Amino acid sequence: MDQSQIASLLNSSELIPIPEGLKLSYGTAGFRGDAKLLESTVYRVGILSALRSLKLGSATIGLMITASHNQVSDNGIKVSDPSGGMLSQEWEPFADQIANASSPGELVSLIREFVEKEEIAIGEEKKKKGAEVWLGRDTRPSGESLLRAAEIGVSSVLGSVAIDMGILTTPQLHWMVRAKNKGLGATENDYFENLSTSFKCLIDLIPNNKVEISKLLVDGANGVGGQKIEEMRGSLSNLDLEIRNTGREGGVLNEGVGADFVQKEKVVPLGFGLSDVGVRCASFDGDADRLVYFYIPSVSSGNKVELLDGDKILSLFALFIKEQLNTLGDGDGGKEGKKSRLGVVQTAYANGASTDYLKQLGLDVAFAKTGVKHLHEKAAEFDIGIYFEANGHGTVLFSESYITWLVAKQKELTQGSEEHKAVSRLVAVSNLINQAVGDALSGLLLVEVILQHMGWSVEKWNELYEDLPSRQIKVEVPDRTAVVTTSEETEALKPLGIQDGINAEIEKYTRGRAFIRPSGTEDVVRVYAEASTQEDADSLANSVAQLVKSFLG
Ligand code: NG1
Ligand code: ZN
Repeated sequence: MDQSQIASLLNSSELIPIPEGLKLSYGTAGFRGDAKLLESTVYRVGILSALRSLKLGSATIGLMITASHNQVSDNGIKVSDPSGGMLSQEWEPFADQIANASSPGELVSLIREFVEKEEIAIGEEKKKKGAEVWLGRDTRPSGESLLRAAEIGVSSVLGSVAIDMGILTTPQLHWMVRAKNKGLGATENDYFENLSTSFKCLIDLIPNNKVEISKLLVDGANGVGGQKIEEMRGSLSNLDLEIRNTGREGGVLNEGVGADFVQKEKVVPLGFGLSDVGVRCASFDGDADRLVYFYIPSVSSGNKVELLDGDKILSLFALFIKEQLNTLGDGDGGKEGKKSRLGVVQTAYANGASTDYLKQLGLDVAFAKTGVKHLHEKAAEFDIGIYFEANGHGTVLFSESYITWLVAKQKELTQGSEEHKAVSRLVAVSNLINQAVGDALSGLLLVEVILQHMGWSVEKWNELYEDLPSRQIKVEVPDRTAVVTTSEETEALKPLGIQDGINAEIEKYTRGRAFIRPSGTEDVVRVYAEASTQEDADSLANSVAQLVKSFLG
């Protein structure tokens, strides 16, 4: 690293000092915290993303400024790799180090060491194209000034370009980065067009295309997702949409609204009520990478909803895809005459009833640690890998070689035959559903088209299986890192003895299951419990929470 590069980094970092005592870790979804404290973090991640681009031959990197479903006063930042996936985990320790460096001097020496180790040519040594970083942000008021900090970070790596892509959903930015690096059209318009074209294609493939379309109510969490679906509604002729909580009605982002609220509380979001009984409703989270459905079953149900979470969405997708593979014929359903490898990936938070259902469908069910980067990695091992977190973050991944096989098959088969239709549906799904990350918009379109294809109401879909009652609790403790779990997060290794206590509680309940883990995005320990009745699930969760308090409080 030459002198001019060092001077550039020192000068800019002096302008954006780190707040006293700030300690952050990259976590399940990048850095998150109180927006007021994040300027130095975002600036430093700007530097990291420019270095990442240089390391990968000036490929475009994405930087998304969002704190997703967290409160509006929080914000955060995460990096998209050129594939559109999350930042390679190998770079996370470096992200932690530079975010926490206590002075400009320490920051520069960490960067210097890293650049040498990774053999990244920067500054004067860099003769060819510089780094390129695309920046996106959600609707949080703090987003604009944090975006400026990211720009300063990117441009302090000499020769780098930061491009402000404006207000976007998280999955839009990931999709655009992926498309750009594949040499495809990568504007927001390209994204919208891709979605509406593949949606229409799937609609046209519905057998006896005579479906009655009932209204869908969308809860936009007062964030970016409601605004974006509103922008594209004109091109979605087969949907009768009503969008609420767009942020323009005066509501607050994620406050009493949105996918996280509905999934955790199982009650109606603000803006919905008894006049919506029986209507199919969908909720996005604040940056529209999560999607859940719900409905109010009857006027006597008060504010309680029937929730169709990520597990139910996964089950619906799996059923539809399996139906197409069956039409293709078992033996011939996969490339090279082999059976296609369709697999599903869940986490420990998946409802036990959903796992039983998926297994009973004959599917290969794999488990991954919480955090989409872990699920994504596992799902990528299949020809078609469907992954979902119970909270509604998920997608369907098609391997490149499987898509090539499908496209060739589509050309070979007779137009109009059932096999041709099945292949065409799979190709359209691979175009519709975001291949980079979970995407509430594309997920919603796929759910809608499958329901129309099956001729199902939301109640009928909900009947696929009955969720086991469950409860989640957050426990605030002085040091959440004192909880260490096994790789699948179902058992606590530390603090010593706590797992015995949890096991003893579980024993007391029919179909009891419970586990604890430290959150990667909030300063809490999470408790999950399920059992055969809601009272039992609540009581099990409470006693495990008590254990956490007594061991760690
Ligand atoms: P943490 O805070 O690590 O539990 C939460 C979600 C994850 C994931 C991330 C990123 C739960 C229980 N946890 O992580 O699944 O979505 O946020 O947003 O829902
Ligand atoms: Zn989100």
